Amino acid sequence: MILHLCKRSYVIFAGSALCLGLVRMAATMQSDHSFYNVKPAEMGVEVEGFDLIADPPQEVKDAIRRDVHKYGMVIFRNQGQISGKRHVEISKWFGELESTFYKHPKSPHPDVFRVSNDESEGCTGVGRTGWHIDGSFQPAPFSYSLYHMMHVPKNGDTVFAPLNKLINQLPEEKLQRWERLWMVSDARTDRVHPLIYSHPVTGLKTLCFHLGMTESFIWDYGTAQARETDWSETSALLQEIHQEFVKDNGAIQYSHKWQPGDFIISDNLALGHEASPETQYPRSKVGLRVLHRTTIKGTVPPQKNYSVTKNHVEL
Ligand SMILES: O=C(O)CCC(=O)C(=O)O
Ligand SMILES: [Fe+2]
Repeated sequence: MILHLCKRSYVIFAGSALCLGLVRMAATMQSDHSFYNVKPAEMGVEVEGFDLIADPPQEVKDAIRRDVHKYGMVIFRNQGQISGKRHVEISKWFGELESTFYKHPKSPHPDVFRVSNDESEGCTGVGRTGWHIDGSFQPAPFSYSLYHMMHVPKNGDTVFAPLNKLINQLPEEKLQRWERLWMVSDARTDRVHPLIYSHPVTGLKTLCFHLGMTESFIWDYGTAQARETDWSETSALLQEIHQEFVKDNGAIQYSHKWQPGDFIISDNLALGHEASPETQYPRSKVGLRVLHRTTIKGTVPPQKNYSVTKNHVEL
């Protein structure tokens, strides 16, 4: 009887191992190239056994860029500690750097934003004012963000959410209202961007937003009915957007638990993000956290490549 049970469970185990094997094979085969294997992560894909220090040929760089757009983010594991100079060189594969941040004295390079939980080591409080994309105050928000964790604390995740999915989940009435909203950034008040627009590469609808850096919204911008919101309406709208990120217990979120050597290249226009509260925990409690980040200049100002009429939106 025992033997029989064991045999049965072996068969089941062997069967599921085979299935798992197939799933894994299918997962590594979905890539359109064979420069490296991609393994589906909770969000985006993970790449192991690829060395970012060695300079790959242009076709590999192009494949990485395609994967970043296809999956939202590519997580390169086990990269050790990449120098500021190399981080900048890798960043240049994706375009021109745009560095609008405060230059911390410990930053290894003028184009590397150094973020920390210890103000003597890097800038603190970064990414804690609400869900956002980077660079919404620019004429075109940053196209890519490249993150490298230099010192991994016990806690201190970065949390991401796919913006096209969030838009697709909106109830029709809310979608129609958001289509009429333009955001006015608080950093440069003349900067007005459509809240929902077409991603310049994938064409998918995405959001231009920063819940902690918005001066106001303008309804129906560019039409005779245009109207700017006062602060109470602005905060109600910011709260409404925030709600979409946290509803259903934050089901849309992916909380990235940093491992030493992680290097993430993200499609900044496709993903919203926020630093978790734990990123600010003191060094004495969770250890030193040091994150290096570069950002790539956006090339296309947000625009809707589809028509919006009062009761009808077409792609
Ligand atoms: O510290 C983090 O996890 C992310 C901070 C952030 O928002 C950023 O670097 O753009
Ligand atoms: Fe950010």
